[in-house]
Amino acid sequence: MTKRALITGITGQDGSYLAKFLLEKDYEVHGMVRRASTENFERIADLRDRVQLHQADLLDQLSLVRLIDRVRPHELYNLAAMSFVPTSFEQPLLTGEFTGLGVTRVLEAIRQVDPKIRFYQASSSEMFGSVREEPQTENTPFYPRSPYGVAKVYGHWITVNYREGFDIFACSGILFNHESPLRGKEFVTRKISDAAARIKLGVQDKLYLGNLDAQRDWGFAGDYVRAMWLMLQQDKPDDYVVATGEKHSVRQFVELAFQHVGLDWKKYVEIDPAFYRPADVHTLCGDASRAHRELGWKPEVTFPELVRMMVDADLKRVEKEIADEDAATR
Ligand code: NAP
Ligand code: F7E
Repeated sequence: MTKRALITGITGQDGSYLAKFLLEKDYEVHGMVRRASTENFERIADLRDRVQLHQADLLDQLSLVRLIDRVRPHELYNLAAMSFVPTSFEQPLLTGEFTGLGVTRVLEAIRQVDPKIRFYQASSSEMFGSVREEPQTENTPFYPRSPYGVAKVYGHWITVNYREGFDIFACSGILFNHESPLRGKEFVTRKISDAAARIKLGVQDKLYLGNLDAQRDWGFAGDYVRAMWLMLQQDKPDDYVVATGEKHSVRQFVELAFQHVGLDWKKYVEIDPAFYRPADVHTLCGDASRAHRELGWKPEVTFPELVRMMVDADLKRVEKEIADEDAATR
């Protein structure tokens, strides 16, 4: 039997890695996209003829019900969210609607159409915020430090609640930061890898950053989507921390990225307080023992490999952009 999966947020970083992963497993892959005046499908460009896209929106309950009824997925991965923490301080209500209440809308649609659909919720280490212990496990209390983190706590608990209350196979993956060459350029890792490449190639002078001391447990998105899928293949639904168990500072990421292109970062990086947050998460480090034990999941890409992968991809892309511009002006 061919399995059908529906991914909300298929145009995002994780959505594109997950769609590719599921296609390789012979799934029929459907994606939910929201309407825009110009299409925003770059990350899934090479998968376009193999995935089926449908318009719906996390803000529109009936659009979700109709979509799920039309697709009748066996598995639904809810990756759509307003995912950028600084924007959540500027648009807290919209963040609550997308990232928090949006989860309930999807769960309600499942409950109405077919409660047998297996559900994955993209929870986040941001829920730990001002950490109560280190490393963080599934049992560490939450203390979110942004409207985004607060909304994700709501999404996490409503997922647990629908599992316990309505017997829905609902899992919450508490994923720590995961990155890739497809990461949005506003997130710190991609901002750094892109700048290192541009500075190396002479098309940028400086890189302005905020809190260099922030520490994160950074992994590779390609490894993390495997954990999402594994959660939905178990006999019983549960919640899992997905992390590498290692933390590094933003400064260390910068050092490695610039070292990789043979530059001294101190000559190029400047601090701009505009990138400080009203309340930041200073340190995060996860303990993924349950995922190792029960899912057999382990990350494969190390921190230095991740940094090099991202910088190399940006070097290649920026070189091509420069060559294309030269060709156009010739
Ligand atoms: P991302 O690149 O920002 O992608 C977010 C996706 O959500 C995009 O496809 C976006 O569509 C879609 N979306 C936003 N609002 C929507 C709405 N109202 N209706 C329909 N779609 C909507 O995020 P990501 O890094 O792939 O992360 C995937 C999920 O995991 C998110 O829920 C994020 O909060 C969570 N998470 C991420 C990390 C991480 O380190 N990456 C860690 C923990 C949890 P458009 O293309 O139209 O904007
Ligand atoms: O910031 C510091 C910043 O924006 C990381 C999302 O995927 O992971 C992500 O959230 C750290 C913060 O990611 C800049 O203050 C310094 O401490 O890359 P980020 P995030 O906020 O950790 C979690 C797990 C999610 O769930 C989210 O969806 O880096 N930092 N200077 C900076 N951050 C940015 N963006 N830009 C700077 O210039």
